[in-house]
Amino acid sequence: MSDILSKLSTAIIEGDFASTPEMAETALEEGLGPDEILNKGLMPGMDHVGVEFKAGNMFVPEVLRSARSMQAAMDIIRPLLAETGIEPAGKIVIGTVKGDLHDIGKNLVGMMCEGAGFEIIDLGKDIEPDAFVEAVKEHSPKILGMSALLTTTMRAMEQTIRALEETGIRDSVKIMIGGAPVTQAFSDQIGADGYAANAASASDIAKKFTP
Ligand code: B1M
Repeated sequence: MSDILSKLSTAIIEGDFASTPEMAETALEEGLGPDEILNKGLMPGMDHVGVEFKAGNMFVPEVLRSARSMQAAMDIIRPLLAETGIEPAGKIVIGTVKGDLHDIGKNLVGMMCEGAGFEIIDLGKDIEPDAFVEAVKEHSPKILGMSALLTTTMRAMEQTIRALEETGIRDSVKIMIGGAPVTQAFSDQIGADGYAANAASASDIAKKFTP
């Protein structure tokens, strides 16, 4: 791996978000393509973060710093990636469900999935079932991700799936859910396609959904 790519990976693992934009610029100046910077610099860094987070060796604040470092570098290369016409791994529409204002975990999931090469359309928080349906119609994502942190708002996930069914577009999209009170059993019960306990698993599941 080129020196600058390995430095970028390390900066992401260390959460050095002040340095990653400049490193991305340097890599471009050295003649590396934006796809190479993404696939050989940024993604290996984020992959490592995912493994360490799952293993319990990294914690949420550190992962947030890493994700921020990834985002900062992505801000530099994203416009160039668009110009090269490289297809993202797929689109993910994501949001926190109706009645729920918790978005830290959802943001982390979005950032990890962006790190895995997905295009993220983040609807924000307190999202009505109909707004999820409209976003699926508008963006035709491969994956719809819903987050809920309250036992009282988990039901809005089921309402959203029913709304997608009623509109006839349920089977056009894989549905991934997560959040502290959500379980695999609940996911099975409401007919979601996948449940992830944390952001690293969410990115793994998203990759499995889009072979
Ligand atoms: Co609130 N809150 N909160 N809160 N809050 C909890 C969730 C709670 C467990 C605290 C407690 O009582 N011990 C409790 C819920 C109880 C329950 O329902 N069982 C609670 C409550 C009751 C409330 C209020 C009702 C309090 C009140 O006003 N009386 C209120 C509700 C507001 C509303 O939503 N309508 C409320 C408000 C808030 C704040 C606004 C103050 C703030 C949110 C700020 C924000 O998000 N911008 C807040 C916070 C910060 C928390 C705690 C402390 C932390 C949540 C968090 O960010 N965790 C939380 C207690 C706790 O969890 N320890 C609590 C870190 C985050 C990285 O983890 O969100 O679990 P998490 O995300 C993980 C995984 O769950 C998973 O991956 C993430 C990363 O690994 N994941 C997904 C999440 N979404 C996923 C989606 C996926 C896949 C994986 O696929 C799409």
